[in-house]
Amino acid sequence: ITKISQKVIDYFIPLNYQIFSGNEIETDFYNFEALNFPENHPARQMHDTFYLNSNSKSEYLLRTHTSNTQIHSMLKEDMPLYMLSPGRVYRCDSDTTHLPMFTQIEGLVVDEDVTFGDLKGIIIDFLENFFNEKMEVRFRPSYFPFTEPSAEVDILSDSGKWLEILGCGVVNPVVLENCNIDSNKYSGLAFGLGVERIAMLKYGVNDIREFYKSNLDFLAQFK
Ligand code: 2U9
Repeated sequence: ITKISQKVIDYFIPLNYQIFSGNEIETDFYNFEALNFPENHPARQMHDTFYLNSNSKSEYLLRTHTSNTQIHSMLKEDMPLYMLSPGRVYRCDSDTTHLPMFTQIEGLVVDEDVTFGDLKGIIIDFLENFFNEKMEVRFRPSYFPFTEPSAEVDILSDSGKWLEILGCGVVNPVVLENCNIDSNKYSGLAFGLGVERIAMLKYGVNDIREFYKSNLDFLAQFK
């Protein structure tokens, strides 16, 4: 997980992206509200949230994505902003492809005159560098409250199957305005990936829980 995270970061550092890790304990505003998940919005149920007081909704929660970090940065930093937010996130979920704690890396560009075309270029170039080969890449329409339009990105595997690798989109102007950024002047491009998911594809691991069992036979193969 560390090796894959570092490889992603190493691609973006020379492109002048800043790295911000943010806080794992967060408030509803930075994790949901500012990202256009209004109270009672069905999209809230896409994330099963750990609140820090069991049973009731408390003020503090464990972030369900690293996007809280971009909200802090957009409120604090001057524009334009090119940033990556790697870190651990938490969702009340556990099976062969989900863990209650996993690792995300999200990217955000806020600049003048940037478009979905630029986002496609960033992602295709990143994927070709990451996998060190020319790739067949497919952008499939999707939905996230914080981006519009939104897409999930698939790569064509050697066996001819499309594999979902990350999600992306143009930042919803509502999210920019929530961070006091003029959405008539600036546009945002965003993407997010699950590091364990990419590690599973790359190393052919079929149970995500293997990464956190501390089984030395399993871990030794990543030396
Ligand atoms: C801000 C605005 C937009 C981040 C994004 C995705 C698409 C995405 C998933 C990948 C696999 C989560 O780990 S996963 O389950 N993420 O598909 N993430 S756009 O968009 C942002 C973030 C912050 C302010």
